Amino acid sequence: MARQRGPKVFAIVLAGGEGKRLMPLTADRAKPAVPFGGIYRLIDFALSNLANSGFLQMVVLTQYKSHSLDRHVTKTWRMSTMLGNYVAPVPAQQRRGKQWFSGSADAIYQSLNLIHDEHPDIVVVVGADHVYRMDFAQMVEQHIESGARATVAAIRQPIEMANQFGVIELDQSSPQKKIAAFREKPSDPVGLVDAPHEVLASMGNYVFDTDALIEAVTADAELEDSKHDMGGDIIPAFVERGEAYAYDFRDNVIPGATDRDFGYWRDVGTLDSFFDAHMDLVSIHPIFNVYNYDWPIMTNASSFPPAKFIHGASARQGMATGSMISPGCIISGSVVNGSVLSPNVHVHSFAQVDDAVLLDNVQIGRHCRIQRAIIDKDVSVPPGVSIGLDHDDDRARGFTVTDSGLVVIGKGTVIPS
Ligand code: ADQ
Repeated sequence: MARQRGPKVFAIVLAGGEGKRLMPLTADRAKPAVPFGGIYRLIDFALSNLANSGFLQMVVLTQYKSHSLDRHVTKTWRMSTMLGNYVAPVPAQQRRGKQWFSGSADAIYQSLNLIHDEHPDIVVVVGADHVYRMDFAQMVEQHIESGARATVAAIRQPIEMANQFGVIELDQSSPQKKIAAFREKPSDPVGLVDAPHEVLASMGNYVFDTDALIEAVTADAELEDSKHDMGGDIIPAFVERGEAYAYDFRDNVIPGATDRDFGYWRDVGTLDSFFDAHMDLVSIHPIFNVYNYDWPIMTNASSFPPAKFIHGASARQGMATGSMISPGCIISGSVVNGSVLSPNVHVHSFAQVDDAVLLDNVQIGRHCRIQRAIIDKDVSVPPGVSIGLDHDDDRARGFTVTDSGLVVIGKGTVIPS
């Protein structure tokens, strides 16, 4: 792994989000710990991007339901402290009293000792909720060249999604993309001049001069009317002082990226967007290419045996098409289409699974029909049960059904025969 050159960079991964809109997947795990793409957790994307960028000193600020997140980070991402590389999960410090962090800026404020200990020149702050590849070294380079005190990564998004993002307005007279205005989740967005149906959205990834970040979160901590939020309070303060610039994600070049996945970035904050991002993975020419080994997405190595496809009791061939099947899975005399299976999923004879995301240890019984569903860990679907074919029935059984008709079953749910 490349050693860091140039300015000393310290990375903070904000991993305390609750992920309410991903319920029931976030019922007992933090959003960054939600499994994704068969073998990953969401946080692996942010941590892989930082590690591939050569930034190997990272802390992960955790908060809600952090047990499985801590376990994953400690087990997967512990690196050699002897080489000066590490990833440390840091729980809420409660330095300022008994309350937990109130917002992402407060989380940084309460963890300032970590920055003081390291004396970095630059602090990179990233979210842990997105699926994408990004070379943060290129963003740091632009940050230094532009003379910014804060740089915000920016991507064009449809205007109807503006109320989910920080929306950036650029100073048109500034070739370096100085930010003229920043509004967090506006309800009355204005479209871009060259694309009225789009806005320039903050990706929730920031680069700061260390002293500027320390000053900003310290000053913000004193403000009673602040929500202590990076997007809502800290970035607007930098913009007001004329010290914030945007970094255009389209300028980010990733080795091995294809035309199809160039510029790919998904906020998987809702059940539907989480599901859609899985379907991006299994489309014939993947829209997000996990097979790009020039910029690997890293996670823990599994000790499961390879996936197996076998003739079932009826001599029907066990098969999967357009699907990603993880180690330890057994598809026996059944058919899986357009789906992503996490490790150790068993699909038994005569079952049919279409467009599904099945997390670890899910058991699909004989003659089951599963269609357009997410089934969380440790769920056993008894023989002959259908899911996703009759939404009234799905609701009556207590499953979550989204407006688009996606059925979601929480971890460990006991499904009656
Ligand atoms: P949101 O994602 O809505 O918008 P927030 O809920 O603060 O903002 O989450 C940002 C990141 O911080 C997430 O990774 C979350 O897990 C983490 N986080 C939140 N509170 C935390 C806490 N107290 N401790 C530790 N981690 C915490 C943000 C920006 C927008 C931007 C979108 C992009 O505010 O401007 O457009 O991200 O998705």
